[in-house]
Amino acid sequence: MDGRHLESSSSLPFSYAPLPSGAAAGVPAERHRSNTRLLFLAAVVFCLLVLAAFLSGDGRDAPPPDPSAASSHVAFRPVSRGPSDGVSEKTSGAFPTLLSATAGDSAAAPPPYPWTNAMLEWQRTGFHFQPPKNWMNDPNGPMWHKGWYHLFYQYNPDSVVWGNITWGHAVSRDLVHWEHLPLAMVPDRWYDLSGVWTGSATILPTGQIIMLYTGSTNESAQVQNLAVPVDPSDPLLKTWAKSDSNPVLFPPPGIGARDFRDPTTAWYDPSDDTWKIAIGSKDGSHVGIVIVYRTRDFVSYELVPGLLHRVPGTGMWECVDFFPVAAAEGPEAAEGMDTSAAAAAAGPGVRHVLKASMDDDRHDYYAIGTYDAETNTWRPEDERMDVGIGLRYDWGKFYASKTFYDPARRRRVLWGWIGETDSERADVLKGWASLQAIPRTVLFDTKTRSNLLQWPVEEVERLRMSSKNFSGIVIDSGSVLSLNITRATQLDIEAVFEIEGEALAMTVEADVGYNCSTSGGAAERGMLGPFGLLVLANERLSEQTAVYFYIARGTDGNLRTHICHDELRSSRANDIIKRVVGSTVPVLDGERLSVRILVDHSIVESFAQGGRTCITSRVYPTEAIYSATKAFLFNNGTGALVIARSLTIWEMDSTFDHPYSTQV
Ligand code: DQQ
Repeated sequence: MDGRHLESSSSLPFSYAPLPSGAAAGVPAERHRSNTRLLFLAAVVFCLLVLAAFLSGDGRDAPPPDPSAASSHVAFRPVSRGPSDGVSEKTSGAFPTLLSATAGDSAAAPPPYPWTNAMLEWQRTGFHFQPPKNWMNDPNGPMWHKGWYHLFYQYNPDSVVWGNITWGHAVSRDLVHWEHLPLAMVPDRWYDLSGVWTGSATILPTGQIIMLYTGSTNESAQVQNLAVPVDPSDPLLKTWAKSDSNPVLFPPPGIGARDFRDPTTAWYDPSDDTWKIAIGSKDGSHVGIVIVYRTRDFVSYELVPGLLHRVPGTGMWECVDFFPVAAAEGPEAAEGMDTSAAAAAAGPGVRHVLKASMDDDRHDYYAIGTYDAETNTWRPEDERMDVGIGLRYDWGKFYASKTFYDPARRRRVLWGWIGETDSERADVLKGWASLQAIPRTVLFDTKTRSNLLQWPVEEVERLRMSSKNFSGIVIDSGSVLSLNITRATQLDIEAVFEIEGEALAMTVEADVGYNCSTSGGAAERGMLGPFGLLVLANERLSEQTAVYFYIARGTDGNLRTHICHDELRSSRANDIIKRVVGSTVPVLDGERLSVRILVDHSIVESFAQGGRTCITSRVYPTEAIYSATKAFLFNNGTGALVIARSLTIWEMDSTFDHPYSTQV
């Protein structure tokens, strides 16, 4: 790639050490000019803000609002933290946010819901990873080392909102029970003073561990840094040393100083005996791009010419992930591939997955394609399903994910950050924000050959306690059946459904243009759906989260199956985001409809058809909590008799995560 052809949309002055030689040297004159313009614009905006603040007060000390003066009121927008620091939005957007409840806004905002301690305490999960308190976001540097799984994560040790980002650290023997360790890295150098941002681990054949991460500098520019464990023989890897050579990478010419972050795990390229890493960015025309560097020592890097991939209109790509999957039929397809193994095994049996977390809409998109190391290009198998315009890992709340290869069990494991969809005010009251998704194994789907299969790691099944089994339950059109579960707050559910054959055959055309997000959810009746389960529901169903199938039939006879979550009635509270989310799921001839659902207090994760389509929701019931939490089967289709062929519901144990102790 000739980086000079890329136009930066947010270039900033470099006030840190000069760029190293070669590709990254020098700031073009045009950049200096645009910097001057930017500074001038910033000064104008600042003056306007000062004037606005003078006119309206800061909202905390302001006198009570005078409704008659509404037209002269200068309303403040919610204060958003991420974008001003050069990273994506970190608030849920649920109104009112902590700092937006100004006198003027209060007229438009509904009063905040009167959350009680009992409601908020109930929201903490039983078997999902979360730190004891405060804010968490992206998973970082996951790996397996000397018998322990390591999870580092973006963490604010001081507050429940994003900022002061450090690396939290926890270890586990089984990816399910976690022990919290001291912070791994804190923002204490000029090159990461504004935050120790996201990074990835690479384990070299010698066993040496390399951690590359993004530092947000004292000037909030983004650079890449190197860290290594101080004592690699320590299975817990408690202490990390930042390299004296940091920063090891600056944005190349033409790339905005705030558009250069989140290095991937490195992969080995035997053709030139180098390690390659990928970093996401965007160009000046809002094209999402992936830049590749080669290195031999992880200290000096060379920009590889060209771009690994670009997709117009997709904007900044955060947290790029790039890994091989086994694509040939046979036993290998059931195993994950080491990131570097693809070169050795290259050929028709290998595909590469490219994933990007889209700053614009905050979803994780992936596509399956072919990597050509020689030309430094990756091409999607189906261009209509390219990264950012096709498949998502998850159609609900799921972002900034990262995979790693687990050599102990020869699998690829996916972690994802699950943010909150409540208000910052509620987060402050409860004292924490965000979860990590249950780790998922990732495989290529050799049956459809068009998607991945994501499935909770098998260790999750060790948490299963007592179970209830049902089979052959007939769910008449318009009915809701109670499942009589005593403690329905922590569940693992596996359900298989079938639509009575005649109903299916007689339906000529139904709901061809159905779309979960634009539909009325579980309450909108069609011929062949919605039907499925209601979880986190109370007896009188005033609160319920629906996980449902909806089948559409085209005039050509083809069936299109949708899997959706309806959050609209998940809570009586009004200061949270409630949506209907989901997508289509491939169902092959002869297959029944199946879904696995993990329910854990304030999170519901669904995996349809063995994990071809996944959905995660955060929900905050106010009545369907503690012993009032129930589960139901329902069928709201007008023309279909649905049979739950098999249904197993396990109550799930808690993991009781705790600080690391040598006693355990
Ligand atoms: N989170 C980190 C960034 C990354 C973003 C900052 C994605 O490195 O781009 O906390 O959520």
